[in-house]
Amino acid sequence: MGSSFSNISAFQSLHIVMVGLDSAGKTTVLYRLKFNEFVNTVPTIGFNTEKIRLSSGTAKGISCHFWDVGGQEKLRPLWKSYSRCTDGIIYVVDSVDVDRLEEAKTELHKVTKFAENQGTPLLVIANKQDLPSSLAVADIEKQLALQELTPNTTYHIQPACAIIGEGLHEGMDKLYEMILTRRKSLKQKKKR
Ligand SMILES: Nc1nc2c(ncn2[C@@H]2O[C@H](COP(=O)(O)OP(=O)(O)O)[C@@H](O)[C@H]2O)c(=O)[nH]1
Ligand SMILES: [Mg+2]
Repeated sequence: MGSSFSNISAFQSLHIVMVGLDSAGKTTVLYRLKFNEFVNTVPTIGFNTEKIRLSSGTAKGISCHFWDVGGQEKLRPLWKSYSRCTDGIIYVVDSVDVDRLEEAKTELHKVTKFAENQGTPLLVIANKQDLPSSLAVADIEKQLALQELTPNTTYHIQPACAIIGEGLHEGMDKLYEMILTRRKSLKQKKKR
């Protein structure tokens, strides 16, 4: 009956936190989704926040309150409080920055292990796929050891180029689907 996406009303806002190492492209993703155009960024000191109504795909019309938290080492302790009780986590990775993939992996695994984040759906954005030296998504999935996050964390890894916006709406659709699935299973658990 109705679409499977009908149980989040258009008036309800999803809380989404976006983390990842500095310079991965988080702020570029945020403003690409907000304005549908490229916005030149400066390194984020603290955080940026925007309310965005998604404009395409299955999640079209859904409002999201995004928190884009700075990724420099000194700011990473903030990730814990921003990701608490969020509907979804977006982890942005620079597909070219091979030297820091191990560091990206460590920080990602830290975030998903916080007790409050158990079961929170995760969208990994493999960003900067426009650059010729970018690693393939399968390699990034392996190097970030995403499969080790399951069964506690459901995830999707999405190749993207935040500068032109490619892959972002596809990724948001997947995140939205995972959030709905999780809400349904939490509801069923409550009934039992
Ligand atoms: N080539 C390329 N550069 C990108 C892409 N996304 C972001 N950038 C650049 O990467 C740099 C860091 O981006 P920013 O959004 O500030 O990263 P943040 O620190 O994670 O917020 C900026 O110079 C962006 O223009 C992308 O998809 N492709
Ligand atoms: Mg930033």
